[in-house]
Amino acid sequence: MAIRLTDEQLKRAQSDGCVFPVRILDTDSAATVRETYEAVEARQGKDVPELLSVKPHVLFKWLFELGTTPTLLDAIEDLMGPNILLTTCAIWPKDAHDQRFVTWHQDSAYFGYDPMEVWSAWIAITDSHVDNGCLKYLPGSHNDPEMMHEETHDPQNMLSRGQKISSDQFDESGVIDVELEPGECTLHHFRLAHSSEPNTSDRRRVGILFVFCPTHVKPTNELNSAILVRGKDEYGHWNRDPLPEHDLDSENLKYYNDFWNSYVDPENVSEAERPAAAE
Ligand SMILES: O=C(O)CCC(=O)C(=O)O
Repeated sequence: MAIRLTDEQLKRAQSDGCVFPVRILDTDSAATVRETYEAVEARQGKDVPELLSVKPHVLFKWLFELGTTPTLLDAIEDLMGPNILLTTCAIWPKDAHDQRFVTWHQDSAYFGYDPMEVWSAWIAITDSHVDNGCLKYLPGSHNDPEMMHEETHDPQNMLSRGQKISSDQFDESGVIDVELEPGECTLHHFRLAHSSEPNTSDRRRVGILFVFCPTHVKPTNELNSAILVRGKDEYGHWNRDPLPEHDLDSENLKYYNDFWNSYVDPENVSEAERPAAAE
């Protein structure tokens, strides 16, 4: 029996590859997360690394706690069973009147998992609506074969190489807007095609993404470390990321910097969301 999602939501997750809104935090807690994040953001490039787009949860206890909020893990357990790994995290801020956008893409085209039983949770810590550049999905696209992506290298594209599915590969008439209030999240399958448009409003839009898979899934590229966040790992396919005991703990900072130094090696370029790797 499901713990957090209703039967209807579970059916929708299967058929559409997405389910939203799912409330994870109350509004006050979401406001606290936003304040905490914005204080960290003000220190980026100083004592905080510039790049927070892959695995920043190993650096910040509050971020790890957000990704392991029991209400979130209950919903993830409904989708994939009790043995759950957290593989990565990314923060997606768009400022008021930010012209940047994200072209249609499937994360599964760039990150290797086998089998692709992988789900992302995008938690809104501000509101996220059409006017401030919310996510958009093409429901059901997780069931299709992977689509061809081209690289546009558009500097306004928030994806590292401007990866884009060409529009002749799908019919945009089925596209839906993913509107969320602070503290709500959307869950989407890793192969689901998604995008977002510029922020035309006076309000910021910030989402924090966490990626989960069950322990039997194997990594197939260099992103091969994770943290067991619920249940048991009887497979041992993944190296272990360190837990953040304190924010910016010096050992975790070293782990994070070493990870990035090998990760941005051009020989290893293989994933979609890496805004600074292309710079
Ligand atoms: O937050 C956004 O606008 C895009 C997020 C995204 O593309 C992703 O989570 O893979």
